[in-house]
Amino acid sequence: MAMLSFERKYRVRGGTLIGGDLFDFWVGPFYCGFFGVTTIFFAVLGTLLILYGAALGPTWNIWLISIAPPDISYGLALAPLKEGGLWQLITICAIGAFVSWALREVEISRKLGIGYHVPVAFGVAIFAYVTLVVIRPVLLGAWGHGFPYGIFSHLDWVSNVGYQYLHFHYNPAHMLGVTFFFTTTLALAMHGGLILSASNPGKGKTVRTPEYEDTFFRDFIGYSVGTLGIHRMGLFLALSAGFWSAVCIVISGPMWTRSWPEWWNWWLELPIWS
Ligand code: 07D
Ligand code: 07D
Ligand code: U10
Repeated sequence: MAMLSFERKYRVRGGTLIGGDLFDFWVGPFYCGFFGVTTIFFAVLGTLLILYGAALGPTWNIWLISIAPPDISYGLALAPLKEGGLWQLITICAIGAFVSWALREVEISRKLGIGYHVPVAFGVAIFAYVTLVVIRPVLLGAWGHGFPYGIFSHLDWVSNVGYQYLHFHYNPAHMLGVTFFFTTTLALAMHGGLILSASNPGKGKTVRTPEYEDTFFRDFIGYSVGTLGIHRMGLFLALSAGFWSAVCIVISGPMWTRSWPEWWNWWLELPIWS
């Protein structure tokens, strides 16, 4: 079905989670919905608060602007605006905007009658973010454990927190996260390559069917996961990467306070040789 006639069929009311018909319309290519309004609200407010924080100084250098969380001494209390309170409000706006964005994905999926795979996938990214700025700080007893909102400053945070545990690469969940990220790019490169090789073979050559794709990997490595299977696998790999990332940071501090290389002593202490 051509896109235009499909849109006439699809762009009808219904499927909303909340708000009924009220925001059930499109603005240009964008679906609005109740959660479109809440997305815009939180995103605009959050951005204005970041601009306000930047205006408080000391720099307008885009790389160096940073909104820091409150000092650890504030614990889990609200802090004054200029001492981390801005970070707290921006965090609320960010979570509000991300969750609204996910729920807008749900409403669009419902309108189309398709599964909720995309919002579920985004949910894992939100989960990783919430782990960094809510779950771990709450477990550690202070908002000050969240990361600062700035391009370079958030890199400093990652490096500092990494070295706080001496050698973050020895964190077993970090290893799983990294391995899943690497595997995701391997899978996407293989899949993108295979699809293009079969369906975009070059001028004058015939487009090949999925049987050819299946056969390539069967002949090559003895097994093909299949044309649906590779998408299931891609989703699984990518979501696992985000999931184990969240795990690797939430156990650093709340569950393991020493250096990560020390964690591996269990291996040396196995009764077989200790
Ligand atoms: C390509 C989709 C488009 C999204 C983009 C990001 C903003 C921020 C805000 C000026 C893949 C838009 C950016 C809206 C502007 C202000 C105040 C997604 C694509 C283009 N990081 N991080 C980046 C975020 C964390 C880390 C770049 C966000 C953790 C490292 C960009 C978050 C840790 C490196 C950025 C977040 C961490 C980066 C490119 C939230 C562990 C880099 C991102 C909300 C996860 C790289 C200068 C990208 C870089 C980079 C944004 C969280 C580590 C600025 C929004 C605390 C080591 N991060 N990050 O392409 O070049 O994502 O940094 O959690 O090396 Mg980061
Ligand atoms: C949190 C982003 C969520 C984003 C959302 C959406 C907008 C809108 C608008 C574009 C999780 C935002 C949207 C703002 C934009 C428009 C219009 C994603 C998030 C909701 N590490 N490490 C990880 C590697 C080292 C350390 C994760 C590699 C060192 C710490 C991943 C290496 C030390 C933490 C990872 C390496 C160290 C991590 C990040 C190599 C430092 C974390 C991915 C090769 C000295 C973080 C949950 C992620 C984490 C994390 C990879 C090295 C420390 C597995 C490959 C040894 C402290 N590292 N790392 O989590 O787990 O994405 O966060 O050396 O906190 Mg690491
Ligand atoms: C995939 C695929 C596949 C495809 C695909 C894709 C995956 C096989 C068939 C998709 C992939 C690609 C296209 C490839 C490229 C993508 C990437 C590299 C990923 C990264 C993407 C980007 C960097 C682009 C990011 C851009 C974004 C997110 C768009 C930004 C848009 C907005 C901010 C507008 C959003 C709209 C909303 C929220 C609702 C509608 C509202 C408006 C338009 C505004 C009007 C507002 C209102 C009506 C409400 C009023 C507001 C109020 C009351 C609040 C006011 C508050 C105040 C405080 C003032 O597998 O198949 O192909 O293509």
